[in-house]
Amino acid sequence: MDSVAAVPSALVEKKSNAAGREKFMDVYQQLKKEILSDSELVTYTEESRAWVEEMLDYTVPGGKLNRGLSVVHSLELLKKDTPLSEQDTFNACALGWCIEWLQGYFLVMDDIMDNSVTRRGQPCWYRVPKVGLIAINDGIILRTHISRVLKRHFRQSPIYVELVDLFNDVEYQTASGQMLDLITTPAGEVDLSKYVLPTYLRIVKYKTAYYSFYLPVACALLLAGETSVAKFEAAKEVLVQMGTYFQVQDDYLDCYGAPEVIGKIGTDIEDTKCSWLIVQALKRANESQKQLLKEKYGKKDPACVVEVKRVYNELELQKVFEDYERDSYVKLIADIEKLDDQALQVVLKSFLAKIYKREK
Ligand code: DMA
Ligand code: MG
Ligand code: MG
Ligand code: MG
Repeated sequence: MDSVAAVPSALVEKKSNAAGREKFMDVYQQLKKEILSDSELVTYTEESRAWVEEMLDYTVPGGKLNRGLSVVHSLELLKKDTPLSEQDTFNACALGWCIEWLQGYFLVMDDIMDNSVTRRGQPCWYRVPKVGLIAINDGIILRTHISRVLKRHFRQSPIYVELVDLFNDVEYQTASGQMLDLITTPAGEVDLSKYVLPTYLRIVKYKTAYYSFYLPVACALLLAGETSVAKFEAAKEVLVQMGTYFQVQDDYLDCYGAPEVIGKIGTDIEDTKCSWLIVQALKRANESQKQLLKEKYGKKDPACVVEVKRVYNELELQKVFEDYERDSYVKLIADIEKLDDQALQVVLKSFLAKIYKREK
């Protein structure tokens, strides 16, 4: 009986997800149209308008949209039984897109700095021949669009100052995290003694967790009229842990994910990144394995990458990851269940369900 009942409800959920995604995409089209006809930009030539449109379509909407859609889903869950008004839905979608724009901006820059090849199943924007390092300015343009959207749609709202502040803080945290990521691995230097867990945890908390996890839920809380600082802090604590788990998955998939599934080709070993895998490997390696990692890590040569991966396999890092994944899940659920607010619990659990055992 249970399994019979489960089928239609699963179908209904799928259908409403698809409808939600469609609505979300409609809002993208609207925001893009507004940007392209921005009154500040009356001097736009047809050529520049076409550039911005192509750049946006290439760099903003092509991902999983998890972060952006989470604003809408979280707001629905926070409002419990009251269906969202048209205006609430639009506002949640608009803030969701601000996060996707922020993500687009950070990824355009990240791919240049990480010397990456593909993103979301296509060449990185800076790899498009006519683009090259114009991508740097395009990244800045993407960032400025966020302020334009916030101003156009929230300038009159009582949460405007909070929103601007939130996006500024999170951008600062993310850029700081990117700096930690980059200065831990200066070009040409391989100092594996730096690759320890506390350093790793600091990098990923800043470069990933705040913007990917705290930001969407904080936006939803603001839209729901939440004002309790304690509630934002309680959510933040769990979401930063969740974001850490998410970046560990990203590091794992960089080595073990299929490029055609994750849409990008891993570069962490070549880039000498302080990745979760190298931290775990160094913790477990014997002297000869350590020596090999020291010699082969951070080299562009594919043969060196193969050797590093061989050590990872000898150390059974896939199994270490599986254990970590399961333990993180159990710990996160326990932490979520300690929270007083039931609606917030549901929001956090649904966010966790979206990423647990993800393959992309
Ligand atoms: C990504 O870290 C962090 C930001 C802020 C984009 P990463 O370089 O591991 O990401 P990816 O694997 O997607 O290039
Ligand atoms: Mg990268
Ligand atoms: Mg990076
Ligand atoms: Mg990565």
